[in-house]
Amino acid sequence: MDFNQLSLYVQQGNGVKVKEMVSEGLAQKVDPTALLNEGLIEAMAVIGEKFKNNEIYVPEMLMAAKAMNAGMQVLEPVLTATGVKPIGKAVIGTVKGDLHDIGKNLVRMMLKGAGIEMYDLGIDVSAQAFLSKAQEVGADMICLSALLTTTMPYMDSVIKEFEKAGVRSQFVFMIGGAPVSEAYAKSINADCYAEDAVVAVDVAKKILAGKQ
Ligand code: B1M
Repeated sequence: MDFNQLSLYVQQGNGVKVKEMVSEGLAQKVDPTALLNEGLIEAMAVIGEKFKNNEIYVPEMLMAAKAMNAGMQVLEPVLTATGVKPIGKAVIGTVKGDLHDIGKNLVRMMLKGAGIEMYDLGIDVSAQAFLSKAQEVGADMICLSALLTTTMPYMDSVIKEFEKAGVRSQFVFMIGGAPVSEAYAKSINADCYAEDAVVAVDVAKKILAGKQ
């Protein structure tokens, strides 16, 4: 598998070719994690760097994101395949003001694959929407994603909304996203931080095992 070519197709926003290459890779038994990390995620890192250096602009970034999503659609059934009984329920979303959903979708897929029942509220999600859904489905865990330094503080507002409603202690809060850190999680009284989707699975499994 030519991971370099796959990454180039994502960077060029060629969703058709990305889908084709990921499907071929899966048919040839290429490790799905390698397709994800070395092909798709690697491309987004290049795109982010180019955007920062003003070599590309928002439309190109958006096209690359669409191509990445096309590849993730093919990978989703493989990443979420699980035969196990659900080990818990989680509500996930990207916080208000933030439209980035690739990382959040990846975390959702991996947690689903680990046997957690996932309720995805999408992007630009308000504190009230997190609270209503968490109570409606009886969630164990609330998963917040933010990719912008300007939207990260809204994670604090979400936790405060739960505190105001007097239900904070009923839920475990996991937060993540590029600008987020362990120190930030501590500062807003979140229960845990995960740097990527793989770590998110480990952290969630440990916490949910402790809740039972
Ligand atoms: Co935006 N963007 N973007 N963008 N974008 C970044 C984030 C940026 C770093 C680019 C840069 O300057 N280098 C920069 C943020 C700077 C900052 O705040 N410090 C930026 C900017 C500035 C913007 C706009 C403001 C640009 C503009 O309009 N001038 C704008 C904001 C829009 C808004 O949200 N209101 C904007 C818009 C967009 C697009 C819409 C065009 C598009 C998003 C499309 C989409 O998501 N559907 C986009 C993209 C694609 C990016 C980059 C290039 C790629 C993000 C991505 O998907 N990465 C990004 C640069 C970069 O990240 N290098 C950039 C791949 C993904 C797998 O990684 O999302 O980090 P990530 O998720 C990881 C971990 O963070 C973690 O696990 C995931 C998987 O391992 N994780 C969690 C994430 N959530 C988690 C939750 C958890 C646990 C772990 O627990 C609950």
